[in-house]
Amino acid sequence: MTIETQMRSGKRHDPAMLREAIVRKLTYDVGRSQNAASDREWFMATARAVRELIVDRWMATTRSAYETGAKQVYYLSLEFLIGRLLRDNIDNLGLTEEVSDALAPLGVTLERIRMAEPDAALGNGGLGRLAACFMESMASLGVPAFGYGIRYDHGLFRQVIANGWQHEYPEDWLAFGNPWEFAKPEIAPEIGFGGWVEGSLADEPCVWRPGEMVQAVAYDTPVVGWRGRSMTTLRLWSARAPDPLKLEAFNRGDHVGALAERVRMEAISKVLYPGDETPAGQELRLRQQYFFTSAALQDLVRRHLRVYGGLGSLPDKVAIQLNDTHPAIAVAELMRICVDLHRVPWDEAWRITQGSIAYTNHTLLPEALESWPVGLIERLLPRHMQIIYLINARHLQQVRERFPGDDALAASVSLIHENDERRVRMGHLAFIGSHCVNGVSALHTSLLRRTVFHDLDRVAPGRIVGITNGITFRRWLHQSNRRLCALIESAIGPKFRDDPQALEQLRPLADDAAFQGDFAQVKRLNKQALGETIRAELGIVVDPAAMMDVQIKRIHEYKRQLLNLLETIALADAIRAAPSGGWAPRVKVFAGKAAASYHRAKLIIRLAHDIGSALNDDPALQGLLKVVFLPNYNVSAAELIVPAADLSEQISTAGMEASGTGNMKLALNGALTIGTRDGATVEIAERVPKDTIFLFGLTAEEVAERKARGSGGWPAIAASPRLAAVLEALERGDYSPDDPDRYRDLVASLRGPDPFMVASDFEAYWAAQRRADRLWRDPAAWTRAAILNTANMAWFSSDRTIAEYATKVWNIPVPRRALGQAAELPPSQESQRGG
Ligand code: 26Q
Repeated sequence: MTIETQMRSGKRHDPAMLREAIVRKLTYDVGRSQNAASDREWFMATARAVRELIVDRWMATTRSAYETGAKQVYYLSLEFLIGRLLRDNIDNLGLTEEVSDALAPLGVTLERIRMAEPDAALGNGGLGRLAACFMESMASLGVPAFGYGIRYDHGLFRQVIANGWQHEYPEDWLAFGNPWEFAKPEIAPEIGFGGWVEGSLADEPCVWRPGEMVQAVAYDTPVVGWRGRSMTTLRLWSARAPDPLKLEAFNRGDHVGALAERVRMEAISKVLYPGDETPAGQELRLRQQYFFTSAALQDLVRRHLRVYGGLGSLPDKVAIQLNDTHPAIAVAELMRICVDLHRVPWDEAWRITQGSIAYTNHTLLPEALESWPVGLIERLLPRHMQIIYLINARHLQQVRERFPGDDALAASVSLIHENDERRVRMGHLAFIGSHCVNGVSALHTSLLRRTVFHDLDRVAPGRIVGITNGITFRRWLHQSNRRLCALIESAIGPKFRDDPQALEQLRPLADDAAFQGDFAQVKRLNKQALGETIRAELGIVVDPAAMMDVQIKRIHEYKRQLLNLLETIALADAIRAAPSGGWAPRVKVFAGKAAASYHRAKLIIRLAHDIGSALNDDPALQGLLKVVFLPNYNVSAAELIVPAADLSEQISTAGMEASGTGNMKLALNGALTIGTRDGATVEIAERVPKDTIFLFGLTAEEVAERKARGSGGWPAIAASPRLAAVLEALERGDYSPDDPDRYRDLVASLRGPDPFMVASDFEAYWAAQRRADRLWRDPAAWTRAAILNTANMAWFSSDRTIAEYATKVWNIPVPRRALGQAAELPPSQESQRGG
């Protein structure tokens, strides 16, 4: 029996057969002998052997989608933060034990080779990780899907801390090859840039003569769903110049010049933009956006035409989801493909475009709402600029008919922002070109309707819907917290692995002393594991009995790592003043990257280090307070930190965090949340008992009111001697003796405008932290609360999220299993939950 037939028969694998396959891969693919192989080579060989087990089923799922004529989802995203794939794949195939057993006689452990896999960091943060969770959930639910993105040679930079400052180094995930992907050099659509347009400006077919052409080469990675039932495809595009070099120039001796054009073209897929909320505004970024969007649309149109022959049925057979505005040019590109290339009349093309496309918004921050100068689009994509004008003219005409004389409304919903420099509003383009626009949490959706899309919502009422984000429990519970899963299984059986709702059976166990003890023991072991990494990386010894208080996310002012750091200083002062004041021993763990050009965020990283240096060796604080900054936060680091966390910091200025997904991961793993009423934290609070979450601070409405009043931070500082003392210490240079002025501007902005309400929320945050201290002093009560967090997180499974997209946006059927969850009543209408 071959491995494949054995798999199909559902029998356990013969480890000997698997071992043989791995050794064969090592010998013939990697070219290494067993006794000389490194962990990385063993990883490569194992991954290749596992990939072989995936291929047949992958092809079968793709084929069955064709044959049944099922609607296909195309998820367009400039980011897929997938991390490592080995454990994902073998767990979902149900092969973990078999692979371990196969490797053991070779003297190789799964754990060691797992660590040898590079962490694919093709994303900045939440938006990219969400795309990765969605690919896995769609595979698990059997939703036929392709993810389209860019195969960056270099993902998000590697963060190195030197002397407390962040430095960025190129990341090189492909250096040793990628065993999961299939290169498809024959799938290589051509992408044009520049040039001119032949034809009139009317809505008739035109011919675009691009000035240059780049090829987009496909690389496919199968994404395995839970229990290997079905799979999705992540198709990432790599830029290739049609001509490898200018031979004539080369022969002339101009070796560099001969390659210049190629280098310029291939730069498109060189590196991921470390953006996170602040548009870089570079031409290359726009090139990236058009490059992958056009490749994706050409690819899906080709596939559709092959089966259905015409484009009229596209909205019935295809759902194109735009992950933020980064692929918003899809609206103009799909119109171009229809009108210019397939001679579809304009109105019909518009029906096809709007019917196929939907758009997810991930931010309200004005500086993060993308817009591109009209001049730049005209130069790079002249035909698209014409099409955008034509779309806008029709759109504004309709608005004027429905709202006669309302010039302000017309100006506000126009695709063009008229200013000194005219710009195309990509959010507006995505909105107008979509049949559905969604926010990523309930609060975010209501703010979308009230703020950025207020006027567009009047023009197209009902288009905005809310779909709260989710996370895949396979990665964020089953894989990353095996100890907890073993405990859960021993208590309530294995059902939760297929149906997260079963976690609710843990509710009664929250009061069971024996279960509490086991739960606390799991947490302690996870904390020990994290503690070992902290010691190995930073030389800091932490006590696994202390509260692990974690804030792990991109460094951004709105996320308010600064609030946490100021509280840390105040806490140190208070402990020194009253050493037996009932403080919970704490380790404050920070991790996260700052955008390379975001100076204030880098200064906050420096402050975390300065505070750590000042506190960690202070004998007065021994056993009570440590501050740790773990460098180079990524998916793998999260998988280590999340299971070890006791307290989850979700303390953004209310109204600014669209959703957050780390908040869900941490609560699922039994961390209690200290947080503001922001993003999806609001919905976590609706699902856990009141006494198991520490909410504090201004609401989004109060923040808006205060901003309108504009009093700044000083009244709050004047009212809080504790905060005043902290700020004075920073101003004096107590925490930066080598550069006493380092934090002067930072403090000045808190005394002044304080746009993120750090000062205003400080006292409320302090009080919430002391409530956490009090609960910590009662270990049974804390553990009970932790259990109730885990028990009530089922709704945050990305399977539920995908089921909602399927029904609300894509109009495709999903299995009952997932539908049951999506249809669940909002918690406010339900009777009291556990506890
Ligand atoms: C834009 C222009 C130029 C360069 C970069 C960018 C850029 C890149 C990344 C803009 C934004 C991002 C990423 C945004 C992001 O991660 N948003 C987060 O999305 C999560 C998933 O919905 C939410 O949970 C978070 O609240 C939200 O901040």
